[in-house]
Amino acid sequence: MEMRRLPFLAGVSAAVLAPAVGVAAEMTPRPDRAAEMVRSEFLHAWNGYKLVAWGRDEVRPVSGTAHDFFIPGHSFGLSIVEALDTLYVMGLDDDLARCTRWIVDNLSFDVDGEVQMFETNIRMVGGLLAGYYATGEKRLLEIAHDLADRLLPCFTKSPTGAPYRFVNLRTGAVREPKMNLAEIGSNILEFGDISRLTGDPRYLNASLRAYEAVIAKRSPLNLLATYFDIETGEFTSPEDVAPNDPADSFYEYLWGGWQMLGLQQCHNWYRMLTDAILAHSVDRANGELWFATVDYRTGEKIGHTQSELAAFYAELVAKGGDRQVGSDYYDAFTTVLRRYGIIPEGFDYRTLEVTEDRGNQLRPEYVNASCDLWFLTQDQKYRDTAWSYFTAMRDHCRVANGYTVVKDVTTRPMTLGDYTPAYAFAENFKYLYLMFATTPRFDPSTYYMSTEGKLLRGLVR
Ligand code: DMJ
Repeated sequence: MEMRRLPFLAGVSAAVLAPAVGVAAEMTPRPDRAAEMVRSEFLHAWNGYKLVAWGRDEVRPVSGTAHDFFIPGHSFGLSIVEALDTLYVMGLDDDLARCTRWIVDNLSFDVDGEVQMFETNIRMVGGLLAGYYATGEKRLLEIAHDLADRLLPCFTKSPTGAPYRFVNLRTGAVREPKMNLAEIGSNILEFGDISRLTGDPRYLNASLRAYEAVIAKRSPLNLLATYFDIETGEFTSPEDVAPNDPADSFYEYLWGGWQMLGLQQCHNWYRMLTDAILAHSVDRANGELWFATVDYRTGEKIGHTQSELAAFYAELVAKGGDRQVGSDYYDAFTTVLRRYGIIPEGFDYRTLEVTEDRGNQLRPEYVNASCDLWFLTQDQKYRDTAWSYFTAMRDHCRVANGYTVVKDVTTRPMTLGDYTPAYAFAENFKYLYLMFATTPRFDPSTYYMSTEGKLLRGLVR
């Protein structure tokens, strides 16, 4: 692990770097000014990564060290791959060229090490595809294709078709049949695109089989539980946490299978399962709309925790046609944003009190919803609330060498960690930028983003 300590941060605690509390709400600037400010903050974070951790997966900006995301002791330049299409839409062409060069010269997945299929797919396969669309560099597509081949044994070695959780990139050995919905389903966009680009149907078929294996086990109420054993083909416990994690992007990718890939089957599944979620899981507390954890067999409400990760669902359900639900769910999360400044990882929606995890991992889900809902409705409320999200992130998570996660959103100043998750380069800043920028490089009428914010449609070259 690289231990390059930043001289200007030596001996300074993270809390000292946080701004004073009680930051007044800022008026949303003119769109071009807002886009410029977002771009400048992206560069602040990005330059921190380049300075300290270039070529490594992720940066720890406070200590000035690096972090290997997939395999301890081996980095794949994750932040570089995550940033590609963001650099493109922001017009940072020199950086994009440098990243592309680095990938072509250095990135190989022929490694005797085990990776988590879901994370590797949404971050690396998706990132390389978006990078290919941004640059036209065929090598990026070849590497994505090679990686998809290395992930495929998770599906082909499974007796049910639902994937194993881990795979050795070199040997294809698979491990861990205990899975969850998000990790089973969130691959049809990337695998479907690889099939489309290569003419090889195996990837798309693997994703469809995985969905079939789980959806076949739905209850008579058309609800799914959350945890699934891919060897026995059965759910391992009855709780249905949708749209909270780890069910979240299972549903997001069904809609994507329809909207991006045109698969009618995905539309039918999405509609059937979403109707059941809306019928059984919607709960109202203090006038706000939330989603309860339910028993998938009976629909009985058995839990009242909401995860920050579920905030994206406001845009998904609206895109799927349930616009009022989307708007109400977004407003509910806005209440939590206003209360804490930064939405905690989890809270009880009846009281809005934080649950056990008091932090925030520099999460993008709320502003993911703002972005898609803005393009869907053109309602100014989404720009204004996204701006509140941005100013809070800037005021609380900005450190001298980048942006960092929060360990406790309830302390003042907020207690900070020391980590820039690579998805911040793919998601938070991109969503914000696109909402305000005018750029010929992005087509709002055709775009489609993956769960990791990868622009798999809508980049214009
Ligand atoms: C990202 O990797 C993706 O958005 C994923 O679907 C959920 N979690 C993170 C960001 O919070």
